[in-house]
This record gives sequence, structure tokens and C-alpha cells, in this order.
Amino acid sequence: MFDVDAIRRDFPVLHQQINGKPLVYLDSAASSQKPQAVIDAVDTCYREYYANVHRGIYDLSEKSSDEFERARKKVARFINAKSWRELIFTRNATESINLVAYSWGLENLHPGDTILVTDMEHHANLVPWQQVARRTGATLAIVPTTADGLLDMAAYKKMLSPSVKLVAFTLMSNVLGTITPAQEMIALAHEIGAVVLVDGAQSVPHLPTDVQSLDCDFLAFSGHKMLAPSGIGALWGRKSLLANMPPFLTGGDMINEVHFDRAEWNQLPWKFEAGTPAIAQAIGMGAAVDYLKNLGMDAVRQHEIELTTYALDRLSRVEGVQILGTMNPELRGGAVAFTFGDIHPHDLASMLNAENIAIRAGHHCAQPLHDKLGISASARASFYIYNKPEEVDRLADALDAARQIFSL
Ligand code: 7TS
Repeated sequence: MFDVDAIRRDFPVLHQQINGKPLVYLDSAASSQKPQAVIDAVDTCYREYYANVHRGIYDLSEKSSDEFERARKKVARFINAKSWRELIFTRNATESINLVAYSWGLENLHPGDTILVTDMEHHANLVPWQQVARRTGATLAIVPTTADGLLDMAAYKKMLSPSVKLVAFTLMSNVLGTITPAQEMIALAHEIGAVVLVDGAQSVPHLPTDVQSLDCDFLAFSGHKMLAPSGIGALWGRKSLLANMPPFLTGGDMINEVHFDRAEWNQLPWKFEAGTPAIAQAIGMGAAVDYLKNLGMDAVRQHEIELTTYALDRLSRVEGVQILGTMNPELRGGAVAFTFGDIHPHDLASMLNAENIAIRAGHHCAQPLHDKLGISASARASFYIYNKPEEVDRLADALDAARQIFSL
């Protein structure tokens, strides 16, 4: 049983009222809230055994290193990685994608090569590829979405020419909510010998993830969107690729041997983890993964489908609301972006804030997609495990009230 009231009790931040109104947190696509179990894991680390990892001979450092590496194994198992050595801790999805861009991309892309991304990418999965294209002479090509916000598979198939060396796409859009047909896209890309990076920043927190059945080559995701602290994320990569990639950052911890004139790299995954890592944050991510696993990712997804179904129906019946993306909840996640007549999303978000309803307004770091849709910004409500239909009602009622104030 997916008991949202019981889940809510685990999240201290949700139990607050401002001006007598309970908080309605609808911005989990930007960052999720944290359950007590994660807060406790971080707290215990600092109170009981914190020390730097991978260097101390003393007990505290050994305990700290063990817990850090145990967290890595948990995160690796959560996405069904074959080996924990394929799981690199980074700061966030952005850093994970940059790691691939600068390490794999600069080494393997050449003039005449093509990088494919989609038109609904977050800037994190677009700008690094623009940079790499500029530096290598490769061409960046953009796969379009259809009018109803789904990936245009016909266009994608046409664009998969032999020059394509890398396909980088999101598994779940943070604006349209779209879930891309990743397995099919990856299989098609592999047929022409391209390497595939999946941006899992939105999907890993919300969908069951299995990198072995997906068969992608890289998967980037962030801890903070899946109940973990900020400052920790991960890159999963296929071992055969990671083993041949040069380090992204260099310095301490990522080396095996250093002489004044040369250095030899450490084994995976530490080759890609230069400097002191985010220790307590990684341990917190291990606790976050335990929490999600305990709920069951199938149940997490089911809850999201039910809530999104309700939200799409309820919000689309508010006069003036225009929802972006598909209305089929099976094909999308729980990020619901919309416009509201000609009310600027920032004004709307401020008005909702007065009701203690937290939504995001802007281009959500997907400005090219907004350009394509002919809008400068949108409002976005996004849901997670602790949200309830009553909160969608609060939002819808507040929108109705806003319409009257703005005389829409
Ligand atoms: N990719 C997608 C699909 C995202 O939604 C985000 C963050 C990122 C990458 C980057 O993640 P980061 O943790 O490295 O910042 N998306 C959002 C958002 O929608 N609102 O704030 C951040």
C-alpha cells in the first residue's frame, strides 16, 4: 500500500504552515524534500564517524570510507549496474554530463561527426555538447518533438546517419514531462555504432531504472531530486568505455602513482573522483536509495501516474490554463508545465506563494524548447511521493482566484 500520509510524516519540512496555510510543495522537479532517514544518515555521519575517505589508517576514516563505498554500492544496485566500479560520484547530473563531454567527447569526436540531442533537453544536456562541438569541429543536430510533446521517432530515425557518434537525450523532460522511448532509441543508435548518454535527472527519481536492460552507455543523475542531499550525483558508465577515457579532473585520490614528470591513474571508479568527495552527501544518497527501494519504484511510478492523471484533468478544467506536453499520463512524468492566459508565470508564482503554494516559473533551463513553443516562460507544478490530490485542488482553486484578480 502506498500510504502518502505515512510518507508525509517522514518529511519534517512539509509540516509547516505560513499564515495559517499548510505548505503545498510542488517543485520537486527542481529539487525534492528530504525524509528523516536521509537527514539522520547525514547527521550520524557528522556526529559519529566523519573523517576524510580513502586515506586514514585510523578507525574513523575506515568507517567513513566503508560507509561512503557502501553508499556507492547501494546507488549502483538501484540502477542495476553490473558493477559498483561503473558508478562515479559527481556533484550532480550537470557534472556527470560534463565529465562525459570533456573526457569522452573531446577524445572521440572529430570534424564531420554528429552529436544528436533533442529539442527538449535541459541546458545541462545541451550546452556541454555545444562546447564540445565547437572544440572538436563536430556538428550538433536537434531531434524535434511532435506537436503533442512526444519525441518524433520518424525524424530521429531519419537523422541517425553514419556520421552520428553520440546520442544524448533525456529519459524524462523536466518541462513537457515526456518519457522518451529510450530502449528503442538506444537500440537504433547502437545499430549505427553511436554511443548513448541518457540524462536520467528526472527519470531516476520517478521510474524504475535498469541500465542493463536499457543498454545505454552513460546515465547521468542527481541525488537532490531523489530525496538525497544536494552536492551529490552520479554518472554510471559502461566499464569498457570508462576504462579507456582520460580523467576529467586531476589531482588527489584519482591517482595511483605520481612522480614530478608523470602520473598513473587510479582504478575505476576513483580515476574520475579527484579531490575529497561529498562524503556525508553520498552517505545520504545511500539512505535516499534505501527509502525509495523500500517504497518500491513501481509503486512510486504508479502514484505519480495517478496524481498526474488527476492533475491533468483538474488543471485543464481551469479556464485559461494551457498545459504543455502530452495529456496521456502513461507517457509522461509528474512535471506539469502550463501557461495561464497572458499572466506572466512569475506573477502567478508570486501570487501562489502568498497561498503558501510553491511552484516554479521561468524557462526551467530549457529555453530553446520555450522558444520553439513561442513562449518566454511557463509555470510548472511538479509532484513526488509526498504529494496528494488535495494539493492539486489547492493549486486549481488558487488559479481560479488568480484569474479573478487578473480579470482573465
Ligand atoms: N537534466 C534534467 C532533465 C533536469 O531536469 C535537470 C535539473 C538537470 C539535467 C540538471 O540537474 P542538476 O542537478 O545538475 O542541476 N532540472 C531542474 C529543473 O527542472 N528545475 O531546477 C532544476
